[in-house]
Amino acid sequence: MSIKRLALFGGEPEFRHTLHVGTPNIGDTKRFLTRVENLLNRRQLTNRGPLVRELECRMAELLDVKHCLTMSNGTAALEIATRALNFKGNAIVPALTFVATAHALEWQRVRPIFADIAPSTHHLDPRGIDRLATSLTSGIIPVNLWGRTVDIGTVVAKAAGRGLAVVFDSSHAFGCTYKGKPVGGFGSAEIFSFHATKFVNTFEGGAVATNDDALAERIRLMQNFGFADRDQVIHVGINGKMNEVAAAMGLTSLEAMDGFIAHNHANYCAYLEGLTNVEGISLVEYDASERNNYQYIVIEVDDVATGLHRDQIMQVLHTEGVDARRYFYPGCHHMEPYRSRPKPAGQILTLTDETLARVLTLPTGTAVTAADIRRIVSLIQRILDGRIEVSHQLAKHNHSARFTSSQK
Ligand code: T4K
Repeated sequence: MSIKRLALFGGEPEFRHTLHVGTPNIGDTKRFLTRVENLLNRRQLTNRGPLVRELECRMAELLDVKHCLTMSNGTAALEIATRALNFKGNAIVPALTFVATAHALEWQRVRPIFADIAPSTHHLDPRGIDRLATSLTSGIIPVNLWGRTVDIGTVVAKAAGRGLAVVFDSSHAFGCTYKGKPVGGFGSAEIFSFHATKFVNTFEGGAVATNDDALAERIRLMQNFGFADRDQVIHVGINGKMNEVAAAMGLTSLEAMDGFIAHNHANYCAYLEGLTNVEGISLVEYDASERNNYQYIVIEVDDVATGLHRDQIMQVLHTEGVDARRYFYPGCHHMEPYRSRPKPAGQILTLTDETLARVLTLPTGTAVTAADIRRIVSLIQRILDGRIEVSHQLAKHNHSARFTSSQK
């Protein structure tokens, strides 16, 4: 098809209704509404009602952990888990993550120390722990990014050798495994996010999973103002509770989870097949020997091979109704308050920066079909085939957009 038919040149966009990264999966609406009706009849809306208790039981079983404590969101889960483990001073985190991973520490005046990644995995490179840990370091938050796991064995061993606590940010990795064992039971604790954009969602929500009874007890107290009993507060605490409507959605989502994964897997296969022969574009692959949730489709753009920068491809996709995202650009270390701080030695994150200039996340989930994906792939191929005209047209377009905004 002619390059001139692209929306950038005045043609019709490929998709009338924009496809997003993170359109929520819904599950069985009727079952959800029945649960909501029942909870309204019971008039127990929050404070550890039956739906929250049921969700925690089902999740603990699925994750194969002793305790799964639901939370109001993943960020609260991180804050409470790290505080319950007495994180202080500083803690090592990757910068290639959603900013909540760093903010959860900073919010408690624990300074995030950003470690570089291994570019082949996008995960924290465990060797960074040796370089960055000092006497002020109390813990590590490795991130199981895109639902693929960091080198958990090495991270846990290094942390143990230095007496550091490890809380895994497994916001992306619900339902996944590491060496065949469910993510959830590693380190001192793992946290999950069930935000609307996650493949299993509770509108807003999160959880802490742990096998440590004493830690679970502390977290439970801290999540509920420190109440041990009606009139008995025995600890400082905040409100981190999940409510019953959220839990109703969580249970409905869990029931549909296998179907969501099957759908995501089919979408992943369609991308994999379609992009195999597209020069300069590589799909970040999942390890087929593990259980994966396939919820993120991430590509890397080699601008030398494609002749276009990742941002140029993204801009054209946007005009075509494909809301590709450059997660998690520009990286936490380039966001405030971290950006303005002097960079200690070892905190120049060359590999993170290079990766963040190449990465693009594409739409998937149950709102996106394999047929949509074939259209996205052929769109990408068309953009690359017309790279020279596309590049000129974008330059013109961006120049006139800058001119118009400077006139305002
Ligand atoms: N750690 C990691 C590694 C995380 O990824 C996250 C959250 C956290 C910790 C913290 O967990 P929470 O405290 O959030 O539970 C989104 C989410 O807000 C965030 O939860 C998530 N990570 C991050 C990866 O993505 P945005 O800014 O991309 O969201 P937004 O609103 O642009 O949504 C993406 C697209 O999804 C929209 O363009 C349209 C679609 N969408 C979104 C919502 C909320 C819908 O169609 N319906 C919706 O209701 O951050």
